[in-house]
Amino acid sequence: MNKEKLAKMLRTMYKIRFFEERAKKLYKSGRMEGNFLGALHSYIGEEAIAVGVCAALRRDDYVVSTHRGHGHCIAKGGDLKRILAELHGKETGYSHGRGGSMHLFDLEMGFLGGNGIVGGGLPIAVGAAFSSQYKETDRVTVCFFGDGAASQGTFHESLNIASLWKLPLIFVCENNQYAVTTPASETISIPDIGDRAFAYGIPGKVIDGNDVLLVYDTVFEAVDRARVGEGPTLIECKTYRWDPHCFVIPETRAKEEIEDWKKKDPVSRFEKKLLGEKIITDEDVRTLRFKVMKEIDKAEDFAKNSPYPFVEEFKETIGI
Ligand SMILES: Cc1ncc(C[n+]2csc(CCOP(=O)(O)OP(=O)(O)O)c2C)c(N)n1
Ligand SMILES: [Mg+2]
Repeated sequence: MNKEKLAKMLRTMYKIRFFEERAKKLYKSGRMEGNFLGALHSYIGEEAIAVGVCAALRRDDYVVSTHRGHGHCIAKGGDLKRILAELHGKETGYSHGRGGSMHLFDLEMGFLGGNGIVGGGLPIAVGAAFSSQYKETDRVTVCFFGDGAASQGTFHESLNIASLWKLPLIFVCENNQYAVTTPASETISIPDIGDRAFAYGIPGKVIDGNDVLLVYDTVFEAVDRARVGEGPTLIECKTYRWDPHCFVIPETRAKEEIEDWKKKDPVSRFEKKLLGEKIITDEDVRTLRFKVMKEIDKAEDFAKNSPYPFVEEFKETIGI
């Protein structure tokens, strides 16, 4: 991979990290002001997955996201202004302020939306992958989902049909070890979700989801298979979220466990790697971080100064 691409991947990781930090801050104050409604699920700690996956995709490939989807949208090329506007329920947001944090959507960049229904994205991804096969395009679909979603019926039904029809689909399980406050070990009968692939006759991988280049390489290989009609792959990425499930649910996990995982920070790990291999300099790091911060400041101004959806237009949309 060339230097520019590696630096771009680091920049995208910063974008996600800093965006989520800003969104968290705005959410906490905005809820008090009453202009930031619904739940907010932070992706901090899981950045390497979205970035590694999307770096292996083309712009016209499809991505199906989850309730924790800001990082997926940013990595697929989403505009921070429109994401933050959507979080504020503004007309300029990706879903014209009708969807909020869990319903970012943009067909132009193949981003087929988040979903408030755990496991709800899996059959949608099957449909998208089927459409590519039926229309004989070589677009692939990536479906993100969590460890909790991996025990929904939709997971098993989707893997079965995707394997049977050899759909161009990559299932990416973000195993952050918890579904809300329930540890995966209390709900999943085997240690590795990736091993479930063998029951459906497709390749299954279990990888360190905090290693962005490993994620990239693994997905790249799966994309190659999918594009030439060899069918789906299941990739389980082990990771951890740093924040509570969302900001209306108190933290229940042990402090030491959270601190241990913070030592495996995917962002600083990649930054250190690129610095160590002299692919970037300290000066590059400062510049990249500064530029991303500026972009986020602009996004905040844009979101705050954008109008709310127009009531008359909304009435027209729903026919009243
Ligand atoms: C069908 C359904 N059941 C339950 C919920 C409530 N719920 C929201 S997020 C969540 C946990 C999801 O865990 P996981 O799939 O591991 O994703 P993570 O939040 O860890 O990223 C649950 C149970 C829901 N939204 N939809
Ligand atoms: Mg989880």
